[in-house]
Amino acid sequence: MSSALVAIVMGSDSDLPVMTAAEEALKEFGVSCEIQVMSAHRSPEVVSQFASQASDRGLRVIIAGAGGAAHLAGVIAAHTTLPVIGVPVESSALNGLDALLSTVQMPAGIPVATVAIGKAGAKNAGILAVQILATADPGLCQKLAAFKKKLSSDVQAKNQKLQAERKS
Ligand code: RP5
Repeated sequence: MSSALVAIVMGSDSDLPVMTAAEEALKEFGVSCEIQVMSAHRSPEVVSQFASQASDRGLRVIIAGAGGAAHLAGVIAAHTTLPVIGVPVESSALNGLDALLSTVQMPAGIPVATVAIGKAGAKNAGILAVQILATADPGLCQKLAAFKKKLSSDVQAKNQKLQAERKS
């Protein structure tokens, strides 16, 4: 059994600077995670074994980030009933548009919850994983409510500052 509830996997260690945003988001909510590098193209057997065993190991959500012809999230989703969140990484000449389309355009029956390209997407993947876990965890639910409240008060503070600057 893994003690982690969420797995963050990525196609290459070159994806790490983007995918750490997912880990930071999970840490903010005190959710344990594991991080692994595996590739749908370069180490397909490892991916298939990981995905097939993920649920039995105690994982509850999988976040998968990859760039280029990004098939990692989709292949993992094919091998598990766990929710899979896909993060398109902007690692190629096409700045992540290729990864976005490869990740999001799944055939009916095998969903991948695809977030935005890059760091914002990785952060949202972490938050979305927390939201999925929070459906069965009132403590996490409360933390999410406080998080959203802070988002709103931060924006209001920025607006107040702007209005004050424009007056002076
Ligand atoms: C993808 O190819 C990886 O997810 C990465 O974004 C991209 C480039 O990988 P490296 O050549 O840097 O290992 O599979």
